[in-house]
Amino acid sequence: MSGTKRALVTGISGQDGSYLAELLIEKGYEVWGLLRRHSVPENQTSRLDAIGIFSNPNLKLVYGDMTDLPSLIGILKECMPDEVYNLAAQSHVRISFDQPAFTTHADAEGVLNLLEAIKTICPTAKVYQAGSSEMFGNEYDEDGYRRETTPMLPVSPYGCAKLYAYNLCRVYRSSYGMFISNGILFNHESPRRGLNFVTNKIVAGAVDIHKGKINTLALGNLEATRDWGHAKDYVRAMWMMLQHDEPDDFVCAMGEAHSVRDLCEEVFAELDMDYRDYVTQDPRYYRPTELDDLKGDCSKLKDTLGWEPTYTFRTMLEEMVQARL
Ligand code: G4F
Repeated sequence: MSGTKRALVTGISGQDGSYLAELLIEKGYEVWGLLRRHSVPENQTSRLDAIGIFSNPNLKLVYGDMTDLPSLIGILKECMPDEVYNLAAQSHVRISFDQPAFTTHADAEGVLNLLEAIKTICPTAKVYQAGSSEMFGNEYDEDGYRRETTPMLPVSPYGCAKLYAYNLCRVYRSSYGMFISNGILFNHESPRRGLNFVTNKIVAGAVDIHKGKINTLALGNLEATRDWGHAKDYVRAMWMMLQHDEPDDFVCAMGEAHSVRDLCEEVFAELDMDYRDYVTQDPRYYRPTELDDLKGDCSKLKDTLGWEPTYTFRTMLEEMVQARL
């Protein structure tokens, strides 16, 4: 047997999946990626194609789906991974109100499928589960931060599904001794972020206005705050969690809250424009319930694993604007 580590990444075609695949390949892993079939073939691997790793000999893409247990069983048997990173999800909070059942099937029951399959086929594989700050809902500690010990009371179908998965991972860890770590990741962005998430929607809109292609940008709630970091930094935290000597749960965040309005101001200013001249508000983009303020304390991640971010809010936005230009 060779000493090459093998990792299975579900959700490899997403923002985080593409950064994680790059990182693992750089570290000498053989990476297997789970790919869900879409009807538009060119979207399936666009992020991987764009970074030139699609044809890398250390990357193997296989079709499968979190809601399709036989597909997971087949892939795990063939791959026999050392590490599994579960990044697959219906990850859009607003859309989880429109598709609550699908979100639950993929983000909650899908994790049950995956854990059962791992328990049976490769129980010693280390597992990373992508948890989310949406699991906290509007609960926070007295100092305004969320941390691993803060109560969790989600306010969206997405948050509920992620919380089920988070708790299930803890149960499989304690009941069966499996190495499963939950990341509790706050918002993380990059030039590879989908255009229907607010950061890249604002960046793309501002750049299009700057180029004279459109005149206005319609958004929802401008007062909500989020703790935004860079996806590249956050996937490194995922990998570090699985290199630790024991499984645990870790918050990953920057510890700073910025409002959507601040974000607009920064991005438009980067292009020498004033967002107030262009941004409108449309009820379509509001949510039935909103997570109003979000700020995380990742001291445990920093103290235990030595994680530090390399981007700031500003350098991340600069990179996103430059990439879009
Ligand atoms: O960019 P967002 O859609 O991200 P959201 O809902 O915070 O979720 C993201 O981060 C979570 C971690 O906390 C992940 F678990 C999740 O998978 C996802 O990656 O919205 C951010 C904020 C919200 O308050 C939203 O109401 O922006 C506000 N917003 C205002 N106008 C908008 C818009 N969001 C979107 N997507 N589109 C708008 O036009």
